[in-house]
Amino acid sequence: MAALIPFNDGGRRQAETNGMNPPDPDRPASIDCTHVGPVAVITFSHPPVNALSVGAGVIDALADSIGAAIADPAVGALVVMAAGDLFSAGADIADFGASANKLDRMRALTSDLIEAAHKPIVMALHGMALGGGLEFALSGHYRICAPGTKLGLPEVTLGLLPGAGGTQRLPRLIGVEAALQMMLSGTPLDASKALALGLIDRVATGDFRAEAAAWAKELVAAGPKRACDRLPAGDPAPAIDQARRGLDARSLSQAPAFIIDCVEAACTRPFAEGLALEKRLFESLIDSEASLGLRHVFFGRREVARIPGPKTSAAGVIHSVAVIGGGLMGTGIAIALLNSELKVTLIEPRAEALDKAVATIRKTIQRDVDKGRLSAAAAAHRIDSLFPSATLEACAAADLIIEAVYESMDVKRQVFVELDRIASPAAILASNTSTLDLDVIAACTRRPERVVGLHFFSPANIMKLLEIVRGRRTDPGVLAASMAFSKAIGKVGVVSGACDGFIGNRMFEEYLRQAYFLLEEGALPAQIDGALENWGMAMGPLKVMDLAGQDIGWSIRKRRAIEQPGRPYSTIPDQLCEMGRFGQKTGAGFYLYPDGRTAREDPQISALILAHSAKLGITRRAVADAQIVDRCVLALVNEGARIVEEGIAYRAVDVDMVSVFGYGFPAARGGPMFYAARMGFANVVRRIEEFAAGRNGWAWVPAALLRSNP
Ligand code: HSC
Repeated sequence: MAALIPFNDGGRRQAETNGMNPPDPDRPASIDCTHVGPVAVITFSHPPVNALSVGAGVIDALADSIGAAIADPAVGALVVMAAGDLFSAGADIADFGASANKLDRMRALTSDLIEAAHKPIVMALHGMALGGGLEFALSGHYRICAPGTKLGLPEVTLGLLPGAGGTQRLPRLIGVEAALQMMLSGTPLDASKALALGLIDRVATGDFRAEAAAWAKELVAAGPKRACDRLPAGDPAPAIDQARRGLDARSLSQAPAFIIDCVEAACTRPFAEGLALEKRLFESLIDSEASLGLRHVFFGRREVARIPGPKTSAAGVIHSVAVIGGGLMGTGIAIALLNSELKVTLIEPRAEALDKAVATIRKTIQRDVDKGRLSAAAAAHRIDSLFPSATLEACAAADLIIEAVYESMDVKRQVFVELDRIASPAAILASNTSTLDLDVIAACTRRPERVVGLHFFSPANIMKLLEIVRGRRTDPGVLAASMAFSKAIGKVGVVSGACDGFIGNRMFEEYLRQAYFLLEEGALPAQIDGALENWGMAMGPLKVMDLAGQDIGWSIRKRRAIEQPGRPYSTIPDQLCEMGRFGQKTGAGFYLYPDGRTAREDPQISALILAHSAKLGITRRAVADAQIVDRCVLALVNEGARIVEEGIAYRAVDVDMVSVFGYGFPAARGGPMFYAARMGFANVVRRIEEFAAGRNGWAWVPAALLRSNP
């Protein structure tokens, strides 16, 4: 039986001993020192991203090599640079287990050795310098970059703060406002902006390695220049106050607030005290639930791309894509593909619908230009890459054909019979179905092994998740090509087996079932949505259905009433639909939408719910927010475990990534399976058994996998 592994970092964390991430023999760290006249050029390497790992020996090797060069009387200045495509992606995130004084060793390298050195040390950066990698560079006395280098402190996205002196040195170098902006957003700057702000001293014009060595030679006479010797310029109070006002009160992570505290200390306390505060707060964040969850998501989104089973080289590259269907979904998919510089043939037989789709695509691309996110030339290129057509024959040359027509088996069948006739033999035939049986669709063709599900989420140009559905006969090469395609268009691809609802909608159904039952028992829509939003869900379940369209849920429930008569739903949402309240698009659903978007509570719905409870003979009770969260979230957990148990998802982490990237599950809670692991599987089972003893307890049969994991 599969295991519900709480952490997924390729097994490395589990292999830790004494809190050390052991060296990976496939990715050995190395260091090299050469001499160019009086300049010692130290080059470190730790593939693939030059993570500054204590466990893999990078920090110690750097300390030894830099220490030896400083002590060498023949050396007048040092250059530190990295091999490979980038300077460094920062501290080794898989190295954050038990402390083992890692932070102290990093501090000893940056503050005590590099910054304190009496010889000038030039940091020569290329590609990217992120997190601890940039902090390491900030401890050097001078910085030169290759053109286009990106420099950033993305720790906040991992629920952390820059812990290697970044919160103290950055404001001293670029001022409080810019430093806060960089650390609170986590967004990197490019070299030219970094130069303008004073984060770096030079952008190389030619070979940055040679320029760095030549410049270091000139600097022998100038000596070191230390960030810690300065004070942040200007009055810091306005920027700090503004940053505090901008804090999200619902954030699950304390990192943003702690970053501001550290920057304030940089302005008001001696450097050493600021560093001490930074260390204390960094160490408290390392073990925080939010950071554990966010780090799980960091590795998880990479882990899901690794498809178990034999490796295949038959992936094939996708250059041209045809999208069939010019509705909301087809239009969104076309935009997502155009944004990834792909050529897209959009096929829609109804002239009016095709015109509308093209107009929407043009408008969306133009909006990016208006907002300064896209140049006019790039926009024109995207629009030129769109080939609208009214006939299916237009897809004959496409490498990938994505069907996004109306969600009806009859309609899809017709399309796939035609595609089988028209499409090139090498083409991948994909369906965007969200619930229908992929094997039935594939069986309409003479090439079921070339058929795969590509389930995009609406709006397809925004949502990160792509469920890649493997049918019984889908070829592993087609699956691998679909995964590569998903990466190429910037999506998080997760493979799901074929079943009703796949991973995400199957889980969401159980979640919704509980939300509707809670309405019958005593809660009202705003309380359910509020409780789950306060817990971290991007949007409460009833608002989600108002956004998606209540009619969609209605048609699924009608089908399920026939297919699964023993698993009823509350009829409250059906009553809404009978009143024509389909959600935002009709101006009313569980809520009223006077401006088309903003939900307002509706007394008519409260009265309807109360009357419904009375009709069922239910004495309504006060439902605590915590119980709403427990019931709804544990419904996700239980169904997620069952999905792993049945092999629909390869691993627990696949369930987590679907929930985080497709359903607004809070990344800081890692995903339902990660959350369950943190809660303790035995506690989860105990809670589920309590629910099983209550009203509609039939919905609560604990997944065997939950019981079998400690
Ligand atoms: C940090 O720096 C904390 C510091 O402030 C304090 C330090 C205190 C001292 C502590 C002592 C220990 N670590 O993304 P890709 C792996 S926090 C470990 O697919 P791309 C990644 O998992 C860090 N592993 O490539 C993958 O492994 P796989 C702050 C890391 O080209 C492989 O490298 N830095 C790693 O699409 C390739 O990665 C960040 O948050 C890391 N830091 O993107 C930056 N970074 O092959 C995180 C990557 O086994 N990294 N890996 O799957 C990134 O954003 C992206 O990886 C890049 C490259 C944009 C660098």
